[in-house]
Amino acid sequence: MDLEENKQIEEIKINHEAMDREVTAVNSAYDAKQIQVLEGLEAVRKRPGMYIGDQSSHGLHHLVSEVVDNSIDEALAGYCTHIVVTIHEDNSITVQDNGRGIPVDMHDSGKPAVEVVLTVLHAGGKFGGNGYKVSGGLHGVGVSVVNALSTAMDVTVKRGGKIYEISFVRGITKTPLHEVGTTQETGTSVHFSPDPEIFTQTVYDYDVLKYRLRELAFLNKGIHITLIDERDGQKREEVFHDEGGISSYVKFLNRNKEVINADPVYFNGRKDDTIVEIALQYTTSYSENIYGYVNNIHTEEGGTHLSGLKIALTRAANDFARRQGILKPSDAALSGEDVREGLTCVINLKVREPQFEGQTKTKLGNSEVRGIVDSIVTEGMSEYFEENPAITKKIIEKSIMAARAREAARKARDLTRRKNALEVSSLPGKLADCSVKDPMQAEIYLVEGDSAGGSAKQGRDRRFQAILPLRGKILNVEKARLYKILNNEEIRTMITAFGSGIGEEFDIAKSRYGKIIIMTDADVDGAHIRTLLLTFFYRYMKPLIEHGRVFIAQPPLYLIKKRSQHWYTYSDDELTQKLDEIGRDGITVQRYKGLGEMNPEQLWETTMDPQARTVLRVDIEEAAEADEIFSILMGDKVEPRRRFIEEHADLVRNLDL
Ligand code: 0RA
Repeated sequence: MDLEENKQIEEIKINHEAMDREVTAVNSAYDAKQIQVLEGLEAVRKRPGMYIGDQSSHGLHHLVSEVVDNSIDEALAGYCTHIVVTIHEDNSITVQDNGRGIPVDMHDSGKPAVEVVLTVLHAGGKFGGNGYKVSGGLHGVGVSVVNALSTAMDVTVKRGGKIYEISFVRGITKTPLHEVGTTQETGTSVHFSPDPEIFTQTVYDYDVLKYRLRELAFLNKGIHITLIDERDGQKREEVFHDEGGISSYVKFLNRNKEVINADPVYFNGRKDDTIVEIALQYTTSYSENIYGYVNNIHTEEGGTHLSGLKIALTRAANDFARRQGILKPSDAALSGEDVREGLTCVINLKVREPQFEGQTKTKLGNSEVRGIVDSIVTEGMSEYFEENPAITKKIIEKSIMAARAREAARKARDLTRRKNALEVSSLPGKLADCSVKDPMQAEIYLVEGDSAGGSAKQGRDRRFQAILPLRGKILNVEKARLYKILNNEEIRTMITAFGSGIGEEFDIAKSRYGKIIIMTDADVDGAHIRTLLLTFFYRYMKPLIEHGRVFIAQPPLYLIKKRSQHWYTYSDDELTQKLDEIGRDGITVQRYKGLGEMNPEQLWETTMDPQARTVLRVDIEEAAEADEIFSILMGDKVEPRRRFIEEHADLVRNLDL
């Protein structure tokens, strides 16, 4: 059986980054250069994933980042203040800036520099100074890759009083650089059309671009970035600009949370070529949100900058608490986790030669950075603590509460562990496990209610499908500390069944199932349970979501019968469509109110059979967005929740997020 043979896996959001860097030397001999250009472009078109991550939505949107990054570099060098990104009617993109313009003078190769920049991999850096470059970072490839992957690219440069144009087809020069007019302005405009031969999806998602551009505006304060959508029915324009930088970013991230320090703590520093700035704010929530950036790249996998930050923060908090006598000599030290409970922090670095490691190349490896960040944070936080004793006391008291809860949780966990050790089998009794032992072959259905659980147990293919019925509502983890969470029966059952632990100890390698499929009723309660489960996974088993292991089953809403034939439909629209198609004579339509109304065969046929079912993969691309959504939907503040549901009525209906 092949589990990947699902008829359809629709992705809610795609976030697969597997990429490498390829370095092509720039040779000055003209012929050699020509060959290299073709080889370079061919390599890019042959293995696009190597250069831009993937060929679906993620890669498509990455093209825009790749071009914008060059404009951001101009801004960081002090020459560009405005960037305008336009999504055109045909889903082509223009990125326009008021920087110096790409140089047009002749290069050794006999071609204008701009042509070299746009046709030779990694050539961009050759012409620039040695500033902090954003471009050439994560995917490290430059505009030439975008050119290679576009059916058409047209570039306009305003520079030295003149306007020039050059155009390309799939990376090959179509119209060489020529003058088209005069101007007093400077700048670059890059227009490109992503190649449908390369991309499985060529429709841009406004929100994906918006999140990235908004992030860039916060990280590079002062820059004006405009996003324009010219497509029919979606016409929109937004300007992202902030003079507050990462302090504003932190405030923005916390806008739906109750904060402890009204103004974010901000400090910065530099050592040699490494520039560090940090903004942080405590909230009354229990989650920890640290966003690290190096040269504008979100370091999702962490790295030395984050470890320096954490070490210093823990030390500074403990020192202060001891000095003030809030922690007695006999009290145990606060752990890092305790000190970070409720913390939102943005740490933004400029590193001259960043080394990116890890699976998605988003983990900073430079070892010197740890100490640099450590000393800047130690100094910054100590000063803040000394100068703001009242707020600091609140922060420390919250940490102490977290420490107590952690201790209680440890005891509860030890108890569970001991209990498990005594039992013959430690798997929960409610779990109907599958027989296959290879986790990647195995999947588990989390089913709402015992009756649906019963049908699922009978209907499943027991070789690779496990069933775990969940009784009633699960705990809202957004409003509870770990201790309480671990005492919740349903949650404990899931933790034991999955086998991969929880929180900091979570280890996806130990996961007993390759797919976790949430199967709830298509009603309000079902949606609520689904959201509660997703919140729990997101907060305590995040790698499950990051690795695309969590799915949502799509049971049918209607059963249509006509004589000996029958059909299932999954939405009202589909029902109408089907009825139009088969006619309304002599038919009966049954609306399923819950999974429990389906018999085991029907459940298998419609919702569980990998050959026939549709499952939605839950893939949260933007951590900041996900955090926001969960804190809005599950947190304490009522007003943002009401607003969110009003504004996202559609999304809420479809995803019930
Ligand atoms: C190479 C060198 C210089 C600027 C650029 C490239 C450049 C590239 C892009 C791409 C989009 N917008 C851009 N703006 C500038 C430095 C030029 C100089 O020294 O004047």
